[in-house]
Amino acid sequence: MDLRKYAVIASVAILLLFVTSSSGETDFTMSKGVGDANRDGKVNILDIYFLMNYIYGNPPGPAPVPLLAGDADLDGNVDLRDMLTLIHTVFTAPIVGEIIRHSGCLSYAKDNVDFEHDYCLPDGITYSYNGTDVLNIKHTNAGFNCCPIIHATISRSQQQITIEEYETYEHGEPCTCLCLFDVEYQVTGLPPGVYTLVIMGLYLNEEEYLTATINLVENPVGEYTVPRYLYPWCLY
Ligand SMILES: [Ca+2]
Ligand SMILES: [Ca+2]
Repeated sequence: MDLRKYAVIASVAILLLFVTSSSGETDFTMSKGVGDANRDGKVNILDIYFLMNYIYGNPPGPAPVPLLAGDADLDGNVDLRDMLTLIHTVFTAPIVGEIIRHSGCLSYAKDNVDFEHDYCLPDGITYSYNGTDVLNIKHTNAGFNCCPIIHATISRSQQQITIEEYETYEHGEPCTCLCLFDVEYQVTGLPPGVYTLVIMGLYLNEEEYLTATINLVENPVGEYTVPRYLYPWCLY
């Protein structure tokens, strides 16, 4: 084994030590079976160890069965690049998130509101994923001040995507009313997987943040709602 290989192994091992000590274990889902080198049904750090042992172990560890279960980058070979692809998928993929548009203040005079029975509107999301890296999320009935400049901070920590909404005001001061808005986000650089999406919305008082589990592999399109029991979701 030449010096370069030692350097690569040392680098990967240090990275693995760092990510395991700082983040705990995380499961990801790539395309069905791909990257699941040890065939336990999950794609996680154990597959990276498994491949490292197979490729660089002395003596070599067992091969994936079938071999191409370890071919995480789908190039037909099982080698260092697959370890790097797995590391990227499991730990390091950066995302970029932004607001791409939002509605104006939504009126309760929506066609679909039955005032006899629907005193409160739900807080919700709809989402769609392109299968590789782009997730579009629409936060429906998001609570804001009625004259806001709408902002959000979007981040990923392993399998959790967090959207923290906040607002500023054109003239520095909020107006004396609240409104519901539909806010559309786009997240890029997100590999296929199962994620927890948390939307840290405003004006919820004691009510919990909208939190949804989204399986982008099995359900690339979906929706989720939670009931709200306070103004501005409700008429009272
Ligand atoms: Ca596995
Ligand atoms: Ca490969």
